[in-house]
Amino acid sequence: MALVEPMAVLDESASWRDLAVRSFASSIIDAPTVRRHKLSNTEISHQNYVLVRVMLENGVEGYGEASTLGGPRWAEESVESIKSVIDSYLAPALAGCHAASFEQNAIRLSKAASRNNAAKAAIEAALFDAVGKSLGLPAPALLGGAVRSSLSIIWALASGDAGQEIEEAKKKIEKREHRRFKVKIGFADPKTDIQRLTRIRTALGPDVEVIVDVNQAWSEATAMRWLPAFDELGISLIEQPLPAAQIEQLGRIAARTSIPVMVDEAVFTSADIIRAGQAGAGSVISLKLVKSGGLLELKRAAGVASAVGMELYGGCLLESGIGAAAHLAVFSTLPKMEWGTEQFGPKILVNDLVLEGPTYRDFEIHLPEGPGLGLVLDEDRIKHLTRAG
Ligand code: MUC
Ligand code: MG
Repeated sequence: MALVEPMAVLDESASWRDLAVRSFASSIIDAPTVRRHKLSNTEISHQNYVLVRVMLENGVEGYGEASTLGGPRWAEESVESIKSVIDSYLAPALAGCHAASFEQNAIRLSKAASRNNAAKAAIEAALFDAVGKSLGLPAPALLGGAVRSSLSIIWALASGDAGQEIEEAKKKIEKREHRRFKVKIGFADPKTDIQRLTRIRTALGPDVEVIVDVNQAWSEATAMRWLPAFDELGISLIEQPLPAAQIEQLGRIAARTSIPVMVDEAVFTSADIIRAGQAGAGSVISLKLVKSGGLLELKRAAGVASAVGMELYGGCLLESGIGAAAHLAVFSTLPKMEWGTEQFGPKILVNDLVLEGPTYRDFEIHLPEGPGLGLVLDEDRIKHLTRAG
């Protein structure tokens, strides 16, 4: 069946035609973080992004961002591959297309490249931003409308140094920024992780929520051996303890422990979510644009996850204010968002890439106001952090 442009069937007015895509530009940005951030399989002191700018025929510019963690390690995409796929395949596929044909454009992107989800999500975010700005509507209004303007916000403790982490958490609580924490583990042996968690839990007290993210580092046997100790520490959620492919094993673990299990790297597509649901592999899902490949698909993923009985957690990949705003545009429209979000990325950067964007106060992240994604970029900072060549 042929694709139909809305400008051909809905409106022949100049203003509607002005929403055609004139051009895309992409650049790589290396932004320093306030401290090292450790995961089971990588460690960063700079966060790498691909910034996408779309220009429409009406002269309106929209912004999107693809985030990675320490190269092609958390997932297969790197900033170098993302930029190359955007420049060579995705941007040409949308040349001259109507920016508000969101579903048709998603089909075009999936025909131009399989997977490459972070790259596609950055393009789609830029389109939502540009269309929203052109119509004077916030991006959530193009996604069904917001049902909330803020979400409870989690912070990740990930230096691996318990003393530093306790001090960091106490400051966050004192400043009323965060009182829920996710501790990254799996880069040390489980016994050392338990000792670190015990120190953190003892210092912060029983009322502070502690989640752990193992980032696939354990085997089923290790999880069976050590999860009871995590239970004793009152951990509220355990994220992706086993390798992504081990769905049945994860199901067995989830059936044995009283701590809810969250699936992250195991679920990219809606089919993955259904398989995880059928295997009972998790009762919570971490939603991320880099996995879903776009705002529309992220919203669909949330629907599928809810339908298989999973609760929703707003994940992140340490996005700047640009990517955080794109996630919030979707999260704000979901009927339920039981676990809030960890979109703390802008605060882990020495300097965010936006002058105006999401804000943090009273233990919540607040949606930006204004049309599109509601962003004002810090162009001087971006210029300074843009990778040469
Ligand atoms: C992940 O696996 O959740 C998100 C926060 C963080 O500290 O790491 C990332 C990726
Ligand atoms: Mg995770």
